[in-house]
Amino acid sequence: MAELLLSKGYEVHGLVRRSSSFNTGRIDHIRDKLTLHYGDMTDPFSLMWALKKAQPDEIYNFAAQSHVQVSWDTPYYTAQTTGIGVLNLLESIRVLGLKSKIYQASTSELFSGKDQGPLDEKTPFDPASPYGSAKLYGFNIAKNYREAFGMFICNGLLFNHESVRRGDNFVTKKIIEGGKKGTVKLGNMQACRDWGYAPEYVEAAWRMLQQPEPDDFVIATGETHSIWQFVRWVEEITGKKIEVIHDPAYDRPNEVPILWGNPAKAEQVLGWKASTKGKDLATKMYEAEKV
Ligand code: F7E
Repeated sequence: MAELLLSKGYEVHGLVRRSSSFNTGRIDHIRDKLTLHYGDMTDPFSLMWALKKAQPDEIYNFAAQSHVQVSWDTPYYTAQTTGIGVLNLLESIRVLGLKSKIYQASTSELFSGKDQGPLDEKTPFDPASPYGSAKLYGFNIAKNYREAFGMFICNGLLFNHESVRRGDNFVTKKIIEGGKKGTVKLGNMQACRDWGYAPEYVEAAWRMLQQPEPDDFVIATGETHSIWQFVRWVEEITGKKIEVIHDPAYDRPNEVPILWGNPAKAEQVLGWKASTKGKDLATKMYEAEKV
C-alpha cells in the first residue's frame, strides 16, 4: 500500500509497533521516504498523536492480528487489535475533528463458508473464528460511524491476497517454501480459497477512497481452488513432487470450508478486476522467492 501511495506522489505516514527486535524489514527499501510513528491500535493516545502530527487526507487501516488460527490462541488480543482497534481509530479521528477518508480492511472471513458462493456484498455474515468476529465488529462500527456521523469510510471485503511478502505461516507461502524443500506439513487440504495478488488489491482499496460516496466492496478473483490445487501448481512450476504430511497441529477448531467471491460490484463501480490468479499467482510468488 505504501509503495502504491508513494508512486502516486503521496506523503506517507505509518504506525510502528515497538518490538525489541527490528520489525520494519518489509519497508526497509522505502524507509527513507516514509514518516513513521510509534503506535498501537490498542493505545488510543498513540493513535491521536500520530493523527495529529500527520493530518492525513486518507487513512488505510490494515492493522490487525491477522492470522485466523492464531486468533484461537489469542482471542482477547485479537478482539482488542482487530476489533476495538477500529473503534480507537475512528474515535481518535472524531476527537481531533479530522475530515480524513478512511479505508477499513475488512475480510472474506466475515462469511462462514457454509454457502458455496460466489459471495457478494449482500451475503449474510456469519464469522467462524475470533478473527472473523473481531473483523465483523470493525465492519459494523465503521458502518455505524459512516451512517451516524457522515464520515467517509469504506469497508473492503478482501478475499485472500498473496504476494512474496505473505507471512511464512500462511498456507500459500508454506507451500512455496515446501516446493523448494520438497516437503511441507499442512492442515486441512480440502479447504478452498479465492486467492488474488496483493498489489492489485491495494489498488482496489485506493480506488474506493477516490469515489464520490463511501461504500463497501467485495474484492476477489471470482475463482476458488483447494489447498491441494495450490500444491499441484507449485509441483508443476518446480517439476518436482512435494511430500505433503498432514499435521493436526495446523487443523483449526472451526474451519471455513470454501470462500469464493463475486467481485462484480467492484468491476462495475471501481473499474477494478483481478488479473493475476491461479497458477500465475503461484508462479509470481515462486519467482519472487528466488530473487
Ligand atoms: O489459510 C488451510 C487453512 O492461513 C488458508 C488472512 O490473511 O485470508 C487469510 O486467512 C486455508 C485455511 O489464510 C495450513 O485451514 C491448511 O482453510 O493462508 P491461511 P486464511 O485463514 O484464509 C483472509 C482473507 C484474512 O482476512 C486473514 O487475515 O489453508 N491450511 N494447512 C493452512 N493454513 C495455514 N496457515 N497453515 C497450514 O499449514
